[in-house]
Amino acid sequence: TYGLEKPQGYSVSFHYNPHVEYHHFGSSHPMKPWRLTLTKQLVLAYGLEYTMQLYEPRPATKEELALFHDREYLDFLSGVTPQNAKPDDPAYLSFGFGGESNDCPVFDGLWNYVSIYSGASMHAADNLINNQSDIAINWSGGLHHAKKNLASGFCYINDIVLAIQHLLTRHQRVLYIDIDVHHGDGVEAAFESTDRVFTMSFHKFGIDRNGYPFFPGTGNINEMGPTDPANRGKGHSLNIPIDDGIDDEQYEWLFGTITDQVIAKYNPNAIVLQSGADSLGGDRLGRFNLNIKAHGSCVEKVKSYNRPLLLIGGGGYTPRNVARTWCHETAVCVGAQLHDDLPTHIPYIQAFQGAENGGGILYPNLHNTKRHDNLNSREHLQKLVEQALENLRYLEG
Ligand code: VJV
Ligand code: CA
Ligand code: ZN
Repeated sequence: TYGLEKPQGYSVSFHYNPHVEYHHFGSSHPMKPWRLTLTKQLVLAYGLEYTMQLYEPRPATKEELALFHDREYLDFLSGVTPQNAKPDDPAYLSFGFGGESNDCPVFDGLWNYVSIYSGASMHAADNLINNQSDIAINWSGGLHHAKKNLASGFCYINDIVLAIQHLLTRHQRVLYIDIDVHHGDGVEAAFESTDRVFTMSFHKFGIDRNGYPFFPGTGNINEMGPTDPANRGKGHSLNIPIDDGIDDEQYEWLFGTITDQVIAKYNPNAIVLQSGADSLGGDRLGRFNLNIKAHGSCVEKVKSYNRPLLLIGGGGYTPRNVARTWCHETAVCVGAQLHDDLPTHIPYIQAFQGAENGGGILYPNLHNTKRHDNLNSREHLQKLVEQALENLRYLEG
């Protein structure tokens, strides 16, 4: 059979519908879909499109979204426009729209936007199921806060849940890993009653000086899913609460130590990695001090487990760093190393010539943008790992 074997290296597919870029949440809203334009420009500038299969997936249909979401919610979401929205309508508020913070505004093309990013995650999962690729990437997805009948934290449709459900049609056990700075609460909640999905999230957790918990306020170390021993999902969630300012070395150690154990104990048949870029240093909403290569080392680590891998985006609110990170992580998937400077001139190049670099454009030192003191002591992280490994004993029977 050796003649038919693939050369070493992974078959990677990139699922991207460019129409997603043109949607706007509104002026000064932190979520900016045009960060995906920047990402694509970098990916193309480095020639990575020649190393992957490229797909332009169609938008998901309402039927497909109804595999997780409630009909009434979808009917509302598909019908609401900035023109017909009634902010004091009880339905509007109960579905998570508007409110004081306006995290989830109603904007032009909202339904189009959510169907596009969801269609891309479902198509990526489909590719893995059909063995068309070893790693499938959708940087426009990863909207982990959405619930079946509720928009939350910039997320309207939970494309991750839909993709995992699709993977479950072929794979017995799916591991979900979430390195966005926020807790992946929507994915955790969706699978709390099954042992076929193990969800794990690393995130900032704690109360701020102003008395507000860091969004969404859940995900402490003792939250492991249902406690009822009759519930199949018991112990199938792992939360790693982290304080401000964690650095590269600490995060890589935490991630590597804990994830290795989860793989050993759960032995998943497929992995979904939400690679939210708001865990980088200098993020507008985040609190951590990670550099791009430390963030990317999580992707490298997960890739090394050699399971079908769905890699998706998520948060990330300093667009040039989001683009750098996701370009770097695309390169990690295909096994390419990128130069810090580009041989050719690219559109939007000014965006990458920010204050933080010293010459190159791709790997600035984000520690220089330090705004958060490191509140994570060595001793505390040691205890956290011990507690996490203790939590995993649920998996032993
Ligand atoms: O913290 C919150 C919401 C509150 C309610 C209102 N009080 C005053 C403060 C707390 C609960 N929401 C977070 C949501 C973060 C979502 C992260 C999403 C992801 O990365 O995990 C996945 C994609 C929050 N933090 C910052 C903001 N909202 C924020 C929202 C805005 C804004 C500025 C900051 C909305 C509109 C505008 N500016 C114009
Ligand atoms: Ca997370
Ligand atoms: Zn986030």
